[in-house]
Amino acid sequence: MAYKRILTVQDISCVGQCSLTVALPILSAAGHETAILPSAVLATHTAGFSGYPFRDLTEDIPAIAAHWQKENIRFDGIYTGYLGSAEQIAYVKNLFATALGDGGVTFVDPAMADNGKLYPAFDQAFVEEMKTLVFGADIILPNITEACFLTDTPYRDTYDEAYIDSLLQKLTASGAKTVVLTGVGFEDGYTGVMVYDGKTKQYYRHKKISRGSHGTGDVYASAFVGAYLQGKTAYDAAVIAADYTVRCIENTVDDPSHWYGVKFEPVLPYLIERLS
Ligand code: PXL
Repeated sequence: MAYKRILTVQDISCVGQCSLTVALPILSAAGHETAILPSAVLATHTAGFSGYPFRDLTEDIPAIAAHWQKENIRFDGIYTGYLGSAEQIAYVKNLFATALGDGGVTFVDPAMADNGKLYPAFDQAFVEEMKTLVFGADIILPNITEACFLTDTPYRDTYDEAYIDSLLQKLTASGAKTVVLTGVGFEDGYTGVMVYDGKTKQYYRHKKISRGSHGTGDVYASAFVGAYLQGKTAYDAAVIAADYTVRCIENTVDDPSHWYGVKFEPVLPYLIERLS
């Protein structure tokens, strides 16, 4: 098994099973060393809760990055998720340039929108900054809504393969190297993931579970990063992450009180088995 040092940059939602509380256990289960740069601290995530205290940690980042430079700390992978502010994105790009070791891989989950809408904390200025991060990364993991914002494409609930192809083309034409586009479904009862590296397009179709679940994008991206840095191809990592995420949703779906996240922890042994 590979043992990689992965820096993940995303928020601490104190309660809500998303971002760092999801990424760290999944990356650890995948057998890697984890390091964190918290982008913000929120009492809960923003999807379905209201009035949450939110502390943006943007101004702490330069000193942390400078300390890592001084200590000569480098990472095999840098994986970004929900960020705290548009200004923070410039600091994250600087980390890509200074803190990535030789042969290191950058992963960006643009984590800013879903179901046709931006998350409450974000606006078009944030989207414009996010474009500059996404289009310089090795692997990006947008959902369809995020892909639309990143390419200035009108969002559609129903679409055909030509619409998805045009999103993939626009993303790669703007500089994306490998796109892992999630939530792509062409038939009732199914959704899937499209993996495109500018030349080859591969699609994995899987069951769609009707209940919407928060935090599944973070579960998916974390499992993908863990699997990819275990040496899986982008497609194989996408398949493993999809199968794991579906099982996490299945493990949660019959508990209506657990609306804010998925019970991903009891399913970690399945992920470990798929990676071993
Ligand atoms: O799961 C994405 C996410 C991460 N962090 C925070 C969020 C969300 C989605 O709404 O609100 C704070």
